[in-house]
Amino acid sequence: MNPPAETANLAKRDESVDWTALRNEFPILRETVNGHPLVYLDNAASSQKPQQVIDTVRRYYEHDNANVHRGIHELSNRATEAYEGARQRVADYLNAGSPEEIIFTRGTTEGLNLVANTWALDNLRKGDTILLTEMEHHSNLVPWQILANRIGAKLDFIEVTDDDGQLDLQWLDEQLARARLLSLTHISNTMGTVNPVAEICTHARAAGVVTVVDAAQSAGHTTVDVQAIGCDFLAFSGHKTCGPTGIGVLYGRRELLEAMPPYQGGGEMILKVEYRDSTFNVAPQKFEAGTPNVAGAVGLHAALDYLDAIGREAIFEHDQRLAKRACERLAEIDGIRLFGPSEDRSGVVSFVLPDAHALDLATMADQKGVALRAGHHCNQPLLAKLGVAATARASFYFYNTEAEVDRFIEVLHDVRKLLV
Ligand code: 7TS
Repeated sequence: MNPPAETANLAKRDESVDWTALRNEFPILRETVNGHPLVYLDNAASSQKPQQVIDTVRRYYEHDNANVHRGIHELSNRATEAYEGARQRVADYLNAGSPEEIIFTRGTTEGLNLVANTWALDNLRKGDTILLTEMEHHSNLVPWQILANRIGAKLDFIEVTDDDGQLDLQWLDEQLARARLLSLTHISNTMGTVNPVAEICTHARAAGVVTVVDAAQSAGHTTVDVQAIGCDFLAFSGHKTCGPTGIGVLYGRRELLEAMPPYQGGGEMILKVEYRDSTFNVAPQKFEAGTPNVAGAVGLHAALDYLDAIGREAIFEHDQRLAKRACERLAEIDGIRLFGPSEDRSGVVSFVLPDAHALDLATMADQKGVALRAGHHCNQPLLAKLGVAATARASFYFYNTEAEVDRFIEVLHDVRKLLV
């Protein structure tokens, strides 16, 4: 809980940002969809990109493009400098100890698979327990299932409370005492729950349990400081943080990265290769086989600059304000079921109406230009636990406006009239 003084500061920051001017920097938000102005409320799936990021990627291809770490020529040097500059920028963004702790990946999914296939495969044994939570996205569940089946490890889950979608932490220390690794999401992509990851990682560290944080829903929306959280690994995706698709980040604590085996074999990750054996490069290159996504890293650099220029506290405050307005207006609908906490939540709002299927709702909202998501949101076990097959989801970002929340509610009412 924020102390009142801090809340007041956040509110001030939120008001001091010209959100309309920022919105105008996103060309795609001027699109019309099915004859209506686009109202893009699917930001938990992927964010839109500001002109600055689009221009940076374009400039890179027009002026600097070449392979990295290889050529002894000007363009290769420029590309290498841009790529390694992006690594330093990510390290600063996450407050990592050094850029050597930053591995570029394709996204959150690849980051989590990397940990499962390197640190975990190398360190976990038959009978060991991997602790997860009941609210994990499939990408923080399936890799652990595959690994557990392969080595004979067990999965355990921190439960989610039925009423408000929080983690039930009353058994945390007992569960940690039986576990070797804990992997959990910072923010739930279905319920908008913000998990107390720093507190949980403190308990895990005391129990000698290695921690992995899935920051897919938080890295672009709020402050994510790996030292303050105290995690061993943390993954996020560029495309959810105003950056390009196909680029992501895995932070890993240096001592762990140095001791870990490589992920994939190929160029860049070696020091010396013979026919029957090779010596591997140091971290992070050891984990980046092949030509990396240089343009993606360069675009991500621009995206992180963009987000920090606004301020992540202000972004989160704005997300929360819109989500609160949406929840209040939705709660007026008779029989609606809203998921997740009622307070201190993120900008992700999931709901089920008594009289309209979520998929029909989203399809008809799209006819009016409103982009929602409907389905299981890659949270099938969680939805089964909640007793629903699908929810409709609106997820907000800093370029969304209060007028868009109102338009979303208006469209919802129109659609319901047609469906019931
Ligand atoms: N973890 C969480 C919490 C997520 O929300 C997502 C994507 C991922 C991992 C995977 O990220 P990726 O970039 O590697 O695909 N979440 C969603 C969503 O909620 N709707 O579409 C994608």
